[in-house]
Amino acid sequence: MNRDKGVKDLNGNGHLSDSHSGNGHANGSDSFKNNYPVFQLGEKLTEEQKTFFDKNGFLHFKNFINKERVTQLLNAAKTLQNEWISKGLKSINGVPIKYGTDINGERIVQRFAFINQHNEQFAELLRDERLKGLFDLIGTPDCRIGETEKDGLVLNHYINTEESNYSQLGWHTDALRDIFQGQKVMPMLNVGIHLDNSTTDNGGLRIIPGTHNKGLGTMLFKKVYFISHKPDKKEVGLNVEAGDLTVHDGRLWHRVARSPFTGEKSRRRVMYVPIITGKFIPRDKDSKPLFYQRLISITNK
Ligand SMILES: O=C(O)CCC(=O)C(=O)O
Ligand SMILES: [Fe+2]
Repeated sequence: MNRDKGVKDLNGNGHLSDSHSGNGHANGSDSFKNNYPVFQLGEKLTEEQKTFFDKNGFLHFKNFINKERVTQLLNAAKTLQNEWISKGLKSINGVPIKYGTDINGERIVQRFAFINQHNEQFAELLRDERLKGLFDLIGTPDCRIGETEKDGLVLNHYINTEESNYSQLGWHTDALRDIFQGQKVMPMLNVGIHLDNSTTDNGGLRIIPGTHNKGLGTMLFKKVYFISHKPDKKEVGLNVEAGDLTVHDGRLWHRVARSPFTGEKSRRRVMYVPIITGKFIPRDKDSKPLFYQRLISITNK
């Protein structure tokens, strides 16, 4: 297999060597380079991709959509944002909408839920055949894209301003909510589609490779859910470009680090959609918020 040194480090030990100080940055001039292998997403996963995922609990694919499509989606989100603000919408299908303030003082939406149900471009994105190729990472016949379940397609918009309190997210796994719903933890994936360039020196996603298959004890107690923000010595930051796709196992521990910068440089927009298995639990306009969904808002005050 064709792998460089950084890749061997990650595959061999499950973490990066000390010289990279855990921030995912490779030495060298390309700030989007990572110390793990990055792939292209086709309609079928390769054995190498599946093996990497089983061991580490995540995968990173370059250029899932091109920059032009990214711009179109950002424009569509802006239009929808203005509509939600003028209507004063508080929640979508029971999921609270998070509002904040942009650097110019304008009100913005910082967490959209079920955005795929409100704009055709986002709905179409979820019909991309390549997403179904990811089902293979779970391998059961009941895999589906969460168009009407959990929070649907979410769009997160992080920005550091004096007024914005949505600039980071504490340690958590995404599978915890199954427990709050009184369900068994079912295999799930969370697929991220990144809409801004994000390098690890500017905050962003931090994951702890290999924490997805260490059992329920690790899933429940490795960190204090959403409260803890402390860097972990085994954490890996992802250097992503707008248009990249990442996927992580629902049981993988991760957080979003705050950008050390304020203003435009700190802006980070990323969408997530779950791939779900098990009982079909759709949400609609009469659904009530789950404790888990409140936790995200409470801990970000
Ligand atoms: O913004 C990110 O990259 C991760 C967000 C996240 O973990 C979540 O919304 O559950
Ligand atoms: Fe998450």
